[in-house]
Amino acid sequence: MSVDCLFCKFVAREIEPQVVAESETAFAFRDINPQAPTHVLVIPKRHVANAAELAQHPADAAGVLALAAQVAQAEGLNTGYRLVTNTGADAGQTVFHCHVHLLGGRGLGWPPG
Ligand code: DGP
Repeated sequence: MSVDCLFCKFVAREIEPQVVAESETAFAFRDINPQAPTHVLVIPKRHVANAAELAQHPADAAGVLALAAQVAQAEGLNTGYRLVTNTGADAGQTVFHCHVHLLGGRGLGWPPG
């Protein structure tokens, strides 16, 4: 845990987000500024800054993807959904605890902005 990290505070339930699902290694909650009917953030419970750091912990990376798939199924996203991980300032990363955006419930354009 990183003491100054908002998402670590969510995992520790020091601040209570709108929790969607949880596993041993991963945690899912609704984005505060949803960009689609379903917009859930799936994060590793371990504090890592981004996807590159998460790759150094394969069990946690697998846990994030597994929880994302579980949430997508529970949300009824049977016709498709998108997983996005912004990494670094140029990609628009604003919270430096690795998170995967799970977006669905509408048609999603490509390429993204
Ligand atoms: P990114 O730009 O990829 O780093 O995405 C950060 C996301 O985190 C953004 O979509 C909004 C979300 N977010 C920021 N602060 C909060 C918060 O306090 N609660 C929740 N639920 N989401 C937040």
